[in-house]
Amino acid sequence: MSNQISVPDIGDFESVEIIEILVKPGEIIKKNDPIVTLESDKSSVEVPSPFDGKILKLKVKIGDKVSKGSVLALIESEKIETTETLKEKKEVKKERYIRKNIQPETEKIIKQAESTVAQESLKQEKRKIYAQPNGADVDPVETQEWLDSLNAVLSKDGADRAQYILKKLINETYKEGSSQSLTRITPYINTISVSSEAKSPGDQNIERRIRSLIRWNAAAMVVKANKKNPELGGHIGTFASAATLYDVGMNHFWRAKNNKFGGDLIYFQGHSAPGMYARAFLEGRLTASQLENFRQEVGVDGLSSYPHPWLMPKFWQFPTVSMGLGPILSIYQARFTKYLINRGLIKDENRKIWTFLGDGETDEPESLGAISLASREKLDNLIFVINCNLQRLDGPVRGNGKIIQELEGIFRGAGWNVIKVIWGSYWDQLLSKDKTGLLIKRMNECVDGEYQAFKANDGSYVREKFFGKYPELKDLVSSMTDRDIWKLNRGGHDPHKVYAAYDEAIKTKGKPTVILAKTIKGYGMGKSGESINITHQQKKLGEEDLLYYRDRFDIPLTDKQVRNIEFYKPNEKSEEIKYLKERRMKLGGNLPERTSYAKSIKKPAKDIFENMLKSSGSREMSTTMALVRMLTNLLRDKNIAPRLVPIIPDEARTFGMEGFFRKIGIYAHEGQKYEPEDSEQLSSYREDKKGQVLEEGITETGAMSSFIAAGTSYTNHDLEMIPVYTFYSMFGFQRVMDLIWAAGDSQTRGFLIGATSGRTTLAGEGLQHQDGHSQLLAATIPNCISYDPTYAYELAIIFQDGLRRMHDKQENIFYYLTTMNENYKHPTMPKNCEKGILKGMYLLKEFKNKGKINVQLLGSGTILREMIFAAEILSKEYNIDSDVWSVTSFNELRKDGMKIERKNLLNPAEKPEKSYVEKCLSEKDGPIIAASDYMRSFADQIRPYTSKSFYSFGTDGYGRSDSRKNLRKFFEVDKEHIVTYTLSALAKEQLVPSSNAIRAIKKYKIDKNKLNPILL
Ligand SMILES: Cc1ncc(C[n+]2csc(CCOP(=O)(O)OP(=O)(O)O)c2C)c(N)n1
Ligand SMILES: [Mg+2]
Repeated sequence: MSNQISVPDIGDFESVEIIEILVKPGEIIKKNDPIVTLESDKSSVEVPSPFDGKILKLKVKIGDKVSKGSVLALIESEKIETTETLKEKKEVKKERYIRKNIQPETEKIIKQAESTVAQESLKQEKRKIYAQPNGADVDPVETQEWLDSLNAVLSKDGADRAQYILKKLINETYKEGSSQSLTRITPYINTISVSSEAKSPGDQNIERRIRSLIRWNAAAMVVKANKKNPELGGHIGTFASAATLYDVGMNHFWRAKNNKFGGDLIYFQGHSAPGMYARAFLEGRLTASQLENFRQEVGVDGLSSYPHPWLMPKFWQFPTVSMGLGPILSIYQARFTKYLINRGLIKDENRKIWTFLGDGETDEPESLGAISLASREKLDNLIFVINCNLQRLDGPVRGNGKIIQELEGIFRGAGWNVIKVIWGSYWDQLLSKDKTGLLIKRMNECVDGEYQAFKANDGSYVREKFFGKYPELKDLVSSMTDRDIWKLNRGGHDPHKVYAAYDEAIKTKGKPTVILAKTIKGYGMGKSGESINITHQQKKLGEEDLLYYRDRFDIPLTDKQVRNIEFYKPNEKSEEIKYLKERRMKLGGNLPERTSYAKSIKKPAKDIFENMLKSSGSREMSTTMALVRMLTNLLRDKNIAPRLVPIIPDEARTFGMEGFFRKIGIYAHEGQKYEPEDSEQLSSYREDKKGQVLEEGITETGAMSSFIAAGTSYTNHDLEMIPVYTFYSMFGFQRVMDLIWAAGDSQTRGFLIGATSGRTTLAGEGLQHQDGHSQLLAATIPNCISYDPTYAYELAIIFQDGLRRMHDKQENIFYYLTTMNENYKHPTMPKNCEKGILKGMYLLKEFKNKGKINVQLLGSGTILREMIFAAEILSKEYNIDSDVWSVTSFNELRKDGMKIERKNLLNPAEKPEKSYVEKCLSEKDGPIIAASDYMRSFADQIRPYTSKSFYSFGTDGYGRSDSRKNLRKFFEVDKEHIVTYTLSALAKEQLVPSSNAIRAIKKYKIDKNKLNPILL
């Protein structure tokens, strides 16, 4: 039976042009295979077939304009999808959807709400007003009765039942109008009760000895480096506080990558790096001489100050030291892991992502900014461990409050599983003996400033200041010595408590977990560092301090060896080394370790890019649109298609990318629980568990974190992925530069697309949107390759080469491409210009009819077109010849210039080599006029690599909203200014009389008294 394939609802568009026909008569196609590509002036979308079958006849050709309902083709097919049947289907779907999606939970809530409303009306008459207790206990006898009842429930039915009753009671108070939330913050004690603690199977004595050796070597490494050269710096106090947190993970939880398992991913806190080196030394992965070279990386075998994959590519996986980046990167890493699993690209092996951060670090907006995403996405593969040593660099994190309580409220409010590890095992007995509740009261009322002071003093101070406040508490510890009191440890230093917390964290389902571990900054450093405000900066320990540290941790070194600051490693056959290696062997290998076994992605066939190399004819389009078209084509390449990860922070419609929604779906871990209001439309907002687009919402920071996760998938998941993150160029480098720097450090591969770029090209959006400097910021990243192309074919050549270099040859680079929103015609690619496009410039046009005076016109991005118009005017009206060069990258030209200049300076006796700029320009006549839609310094970068006179023009100053024409005039990069300035420059070079320029100033009404735009 023959059926018609017609254009579905395409939104607001009428008469849209067909730019591609993707099927032929006689071809057998499947339902959803694309039939044609439509392109409006804003976006391009493919129209899918609603049937399987054989194409009988095409009813349209390229260039035809179609609207909703236009017939595209006839197909021989069994099924008929008439409007009627479609409507019926929709009804059934809707009903099924409603039925399926009223969850029992929701039903319960509805019923509860209904009953509350009913009760409300009943109660209204009998409501009484009671005295406000104002926080004080107005009736202790009554309180006690309630507590007794609760105790009875606890002992008879257990804690869960008690919680249930409490929740019910709290709900009753809500119904009566209390707005106090009573559950976010729990008392200042451990979340896991002693009876629920999982017990560590480890040998605690050996583990303590291993931990002590790691502590010693980590501290010795820092002290040694600073003895050699005090400039080197380093940190002892951070790792000293976190040693147990790391050791329990290393001995019992963190599974390494190997040929059977993908590996857990650990984001180590940056300043704890010495501890990781010290462990690797005991494991035999680093030598003593490497440890001696801590923070001396210029020579061979140095160890980097902090985790830097760029500097130690076989060791570190994640750059974390710029505070806040580790937390957000790891959240998006956890999400990306689920994305790969849900898309069927990797197996679900229950891998975990562990993130270590400081309590002070949580003040960074990036640290907490994405925590609600983690719970929304149900990232139960994510575990945060916050080392709450109560101090940051200058002093206490919350001297007058309690950071653990504050974080508990924030994380629980965001939907995380919160595990507080506050007190060590020595407190257990005291807490169980405390029948009055005063101990917990005292724990709750002390602020962090006091807790810090307790640990900076001694047992007698704690007895006096902590227990001494209440006689009952003083009695409680009366049989304990000051030493015993001093031994009352904090949870984060107790391997049993830490083990129990980790065990619960890895078993938690449906939500991420945060472990808030209370520790002591500079633990074990005694008077030189323990819990004192200067701990963070402490990197030089004197002899006495070192001897104290040795004794404190029983390190078998003589006094002389301590004075020499020797490292200590027991022999290979020792219990410690055997134990440590055995544990790691059991957990699959060593950590941290960075490897990649990803296969490269075959570069796409050339024909994928073919239509971009041809003239667009009379069609005008922007380079942003050309990019979207190219990505649509790439989605037809079977190797590339599944690996593309389009990332967009709520701007798909701005860039004409909404066609991707339907085509490849938006990733949503729960699929789509609703029918989108635009479900009938071709660009419907389709969310899907297997969706490919990462629609991030309004978070450039999050989108950048996704870019890094996808772009490092080749090492973290052994799967090469191709992220293409498209953003408003102004909200890229300027907004998230630190993350882009981290992308470079992480050796991320992928494409950053600064769309709607160019200070005058974006026009209406104004000062905070118009980007005239992102290219310059991109130039500061050593492994970022950046281009500012003008034409679709340039973009295609660059993108194709990027795919080849990054994903086929696996070079550790990433690309920044600026694309614009100005529509214009795109010519056919001239012959033999590919090499020039990639090197940064090529000769595009020659105006040679007069042959007298010549000038070199260099243009980039949209301003290249102003250059071409200017060249025509110069030729026609002033008899001046010119060579017009398309500069695709001033940044790449500068890199080449620097390289050649350096080579020449290092080889003074040899014939100097020419930079690429010189090779292009040295044989050409006339001064150079260079312009772009970026600040002048963008073009100025190549000034040193040519001996010719050089004039550059650009868009220095704040943008502002107006038309493109007015803006280009304002910034003096329009064709009229280029003509005028060229004439003036030629006059200065004494090649033409100045009268030409004077005439032009008059003719183009250029106001000489207008202030320089940089001042406006
Ligand atoms: C973005 C950023 N700002 C500042 C610093 C400098 N800095 C390094 S460590 C530190 C204090 C860290 O305190 P905390 O997070 O509590 O970690 P701790 O060392 O106490 O475990 C600061 C301010 C940094 N590394 N990164
Ligand atoms: Mg801290």
